[in-house]
Amino acid sequence: MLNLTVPDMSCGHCVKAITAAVKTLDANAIVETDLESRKVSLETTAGIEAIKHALTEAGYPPA
Ligand SMILES: [Cu+2]
Repeated sequence: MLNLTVPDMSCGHCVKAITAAVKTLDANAIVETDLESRKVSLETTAGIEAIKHALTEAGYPPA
């Protein structure tokens, strides 16, 4: 389980974009998001650095 904070995640569109970015790395990833706290929890086989890079590329750099 990876826990990230993504400050720019502010609506459902962001959640979709973040989920899509993770799934390009690991199609079977489980992505849970909490908009209020800007937290993203991931169950994935992808590495943390790869995830951070993908989210940053998607425009949602983790804090
Ligand atoms: Cu949004």
